[in-house]
Amino acid sequence: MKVPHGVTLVVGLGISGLAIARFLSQRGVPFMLADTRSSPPGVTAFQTEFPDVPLYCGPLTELEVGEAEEIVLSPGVDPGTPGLEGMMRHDSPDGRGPRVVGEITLFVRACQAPIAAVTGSNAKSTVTTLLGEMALSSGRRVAVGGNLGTPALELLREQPDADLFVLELSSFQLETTQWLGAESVAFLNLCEDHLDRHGDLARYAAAKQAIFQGARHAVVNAEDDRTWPVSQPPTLDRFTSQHPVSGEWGVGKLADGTWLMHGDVALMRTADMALRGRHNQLNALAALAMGTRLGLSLDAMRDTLTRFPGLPHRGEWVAESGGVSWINDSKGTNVGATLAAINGLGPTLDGKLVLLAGGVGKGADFSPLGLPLAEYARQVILFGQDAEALEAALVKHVAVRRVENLEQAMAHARETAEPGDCVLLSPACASLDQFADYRERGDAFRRWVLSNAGGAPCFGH
Ligand code: UMA
Ligand code: ADP
Repeated sequence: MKVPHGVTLVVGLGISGLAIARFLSQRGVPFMLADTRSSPPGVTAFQTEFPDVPLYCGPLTELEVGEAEEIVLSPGVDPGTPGLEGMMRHDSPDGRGPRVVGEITLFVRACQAPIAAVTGSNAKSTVTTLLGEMALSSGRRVAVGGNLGTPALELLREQPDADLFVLELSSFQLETTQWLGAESVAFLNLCEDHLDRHGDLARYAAAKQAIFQGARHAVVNAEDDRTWPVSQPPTLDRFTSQHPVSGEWGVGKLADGTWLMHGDVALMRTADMALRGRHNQLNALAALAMGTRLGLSLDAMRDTLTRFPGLPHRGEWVAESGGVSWINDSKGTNVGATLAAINGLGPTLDGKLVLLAGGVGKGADFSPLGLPLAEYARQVILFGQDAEALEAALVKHVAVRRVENLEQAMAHARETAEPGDCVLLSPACASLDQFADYRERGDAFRRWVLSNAGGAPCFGH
């Protein structure tokens, strides 16, 4: 099959493909759609809405794309997919052939309002949502989405009069974004993730660097130079877990407690934040730095921080029973997130952590978890596909118990935890060996804890 001359090819259906199709159709751009799967997600909705638009399902190597006007990729589609390799303009030595872009490039071309964008390996959804809430409290007509859930192009359609777009951007979205031109961006942190798609950490980090293209202001992590812009540095703000030096955003220990600070200025006590854990103090600082640049009211931002409890499955406090707290951090799907949860919660406990971990490790190195677990954990209970690899990395640092699944892990944790302890589900792994996704895993944890806590007045003791 051949893409006709002058027709835009959209590759990948899913929710982004549908949003791209709506966008092109609204503008009268002739387009067709291709998906490498035989029955792609959302195909019925697409065919109902666009009965006259050609849809090709099959390998891209059997589709002639050379005459296409432009190729727009869904984030789920790897630009290295056979049939597409070498087509990204900056890859192609002669720059010929159709330009390959992503959904975000279409968004940037059409968006009239300022953009704030957040990337990083972890905490993107938390910071994006928090900043969105701060903007709302400041009276802005804000649209919040991107990798978080609602595709950026869909936001344009649903909230055309928004005066600020706050986007969570993944490496998959940034990889096909040549120019973002955002008013303010944040690159929060970097750890191994998505190496199956990007190949290695350097290429994963390079994809995320696209967030800085055309940015007027950027917020980066003072403690991780891989989050700093490698070229064209915009106005920079840095956040740190330490007492800030002049101009930095940091956490200061003052005579009357711990404060979020900007340089010498104490902004609010960390004890007044609804979010818990030291990692969330960094998230608050990043949002404050971006919000300040965007002209949000400091009072409104502080007020938001006193109310915003975080998102489900990210350090979500579920119950306390018999002096043991139970926390659902099922979104801890890589080593960096679980490290943040251990180091964020460990120092705040009277007792110890009982960590529930395991699943699909995506080839990650688990050894960075060893020392923090030695310091803060009573035991680690492992389940799922990569339990053995986790055990090998952790056994010399902390007591380890292997079980079959999450349910057995929770039952064992109930026997093991002592008053003052925290049972933390932060698996450092994807869930796909035993669950549909991280939400289903977190929901199973929450349900079990609530029903067992309800049935046992002195839970586990
Ligand atoms: N496809 C192909 N060939 C391939 C791979 C995929 O044709 O080789 C097709 C699929 O059949 C499907 C489409 O491409 O029709 C992509 O579907 P998808 O489910 O992967 O993507 P969307 O539904 O468009 O959702 C995407 C993001 N998904 C991915 O990046 C994989 C969503 O992030 C995002 O919320 C949504 O756009 C709105 O912006 C999800 C995610 O897991 C939550 N993101 C990763 C993460 O957070 O770690 C990056
Ligand atoms: P993302 O959208 O980047 O996946 P989320 O806000 O959904 O980010 O959080 C993902 C995981 O990262 C959760 O397990 C959460 O507890 C953890 N996390 C939260 N803040 C931080 C941080 N500052 N550094 C590292 N991990 C964090």
